[in-house]
Amino acid sequence: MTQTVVLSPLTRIEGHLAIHLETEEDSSSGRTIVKKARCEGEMFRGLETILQGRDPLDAQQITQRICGVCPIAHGIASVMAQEMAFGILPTRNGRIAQNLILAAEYLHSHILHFYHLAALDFVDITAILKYNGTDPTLVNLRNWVKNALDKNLAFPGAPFLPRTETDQYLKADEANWRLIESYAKALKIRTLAHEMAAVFGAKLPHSTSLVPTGVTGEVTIERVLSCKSRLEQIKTFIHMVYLPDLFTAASAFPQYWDIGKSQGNFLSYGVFRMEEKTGEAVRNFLPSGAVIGGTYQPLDTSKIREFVEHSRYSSASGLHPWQGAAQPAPLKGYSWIKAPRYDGQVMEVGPAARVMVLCLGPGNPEMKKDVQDALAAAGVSLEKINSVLGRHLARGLEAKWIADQCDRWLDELEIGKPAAADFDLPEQGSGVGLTEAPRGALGHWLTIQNYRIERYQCIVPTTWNCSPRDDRGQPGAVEKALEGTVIQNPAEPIEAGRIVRSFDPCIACAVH
Ligand code: NFE
Repeated sequence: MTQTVVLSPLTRIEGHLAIHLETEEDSSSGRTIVKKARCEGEMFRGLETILQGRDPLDAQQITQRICGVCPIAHGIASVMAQEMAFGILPTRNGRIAQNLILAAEYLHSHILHFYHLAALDFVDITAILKYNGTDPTLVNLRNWVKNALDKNLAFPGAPFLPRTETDQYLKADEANWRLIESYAKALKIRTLAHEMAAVFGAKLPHSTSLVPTGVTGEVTIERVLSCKSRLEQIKTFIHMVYLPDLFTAASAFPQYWDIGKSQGNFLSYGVFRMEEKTGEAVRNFLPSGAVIGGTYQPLDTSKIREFVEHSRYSSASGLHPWQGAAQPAPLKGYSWIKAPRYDGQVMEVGPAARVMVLCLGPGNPEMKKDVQDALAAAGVSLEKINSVLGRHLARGLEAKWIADQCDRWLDELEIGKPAAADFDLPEQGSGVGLTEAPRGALGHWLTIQNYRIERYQCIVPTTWNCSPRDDRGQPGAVEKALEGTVIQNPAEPIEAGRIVRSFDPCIACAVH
């Protein structure tokens, strides 16, 4: 028997995403199996069109509005594109300050994802109803959950629902309770991460300080210490709480090392500039590259194309972002997300992709060893990074590396030296900004004519991961990861929720 299972709207992600699953009952085992999945981005935004005709210096402000979760990544991609178009380079202090702001955004985003978006797929949050202590955050949490359950606030209003009784949550009471306490602590740590980002970013979520060549604020000893004190608390949380919680969840649900496999091709543009350069060849803290069929190759952005056969756009299909367009066609296709491909291949982007590129390419040996040790502790091999648990593990390891690296960047800042430089706007020019947002490879392509933006194209992480089928019919990475999944109860398809959330989708970004 075939059946269509729909998750719409999928909760505990950003934006409007519908997941359609075509399932079939296996005649011998009686199990329900996903045969085909469709990922539908359900909204249109048009930020690229809004940018046309504007002052190029508006771009880092406007593109930050693509998202409230990863605005800094958009701001930095934009100033990098401008640096190339203007023929200028970042200052040393400016580059490091930008790294620190983006790093704080990563720490905020990864902790948000693990605890407040994904963990409730594994933790039985109703255990909070028995709480009779006085911690104000836990008391609030208890009241929210009670309210959600009393009113059955499945949507909107409650991140705690829908719940399912089909699949087991964490069985060990003690471990379950520890994760609930961590859920509450993580709220405070996210505040600290945003405060840390605001030290050089001026304000969050949309920073006003990002400019080509660096940041507008001065580098003072007070600012450095202000970052350090917050970083110290965030680091302690990552080492003592986040990583142990991750391993608790992984050891309770080991089957998720084998669930949620994408096509197995990975792409990273590289992130956190380690030298005062811009463009494709810059040396980054987390390296760039592509892994196709298990083999690393250097990044070559001329291989990128965006396809729209199944997307709601009437613009030509298969364009490189230098020629890209986004003419809306609401009655066409099944998603507002385009289908970017690299050398014709479907690529997964994000923490798992960065870890695969790092391990199979020119990664730092100590980081490679961290990955090996973590996988050995779980008793699995590198290929298992391509799974639900692999994505969670990659995020956790990356949070640790980035937090530790922030200390070194803070020590490298030169107190009193400029964090930006003067520059002139050219009458015409073009530039690309390539970076990695927390959710993956992010590129902004900019052309300028008569001192104004002529064309602006973004290809964004969730555009890669949640893409619909392309012109050749190849499913996107999330669509592929859902195929073959066994659903215990089609009325409560928690397995599909766990798979999609492991990619941490952001649909506001994907459609931009
Ligand atoms: Ni709106 Fe984003 C990140 C970017 S994802 S969260 O990370 O760019 O498409």
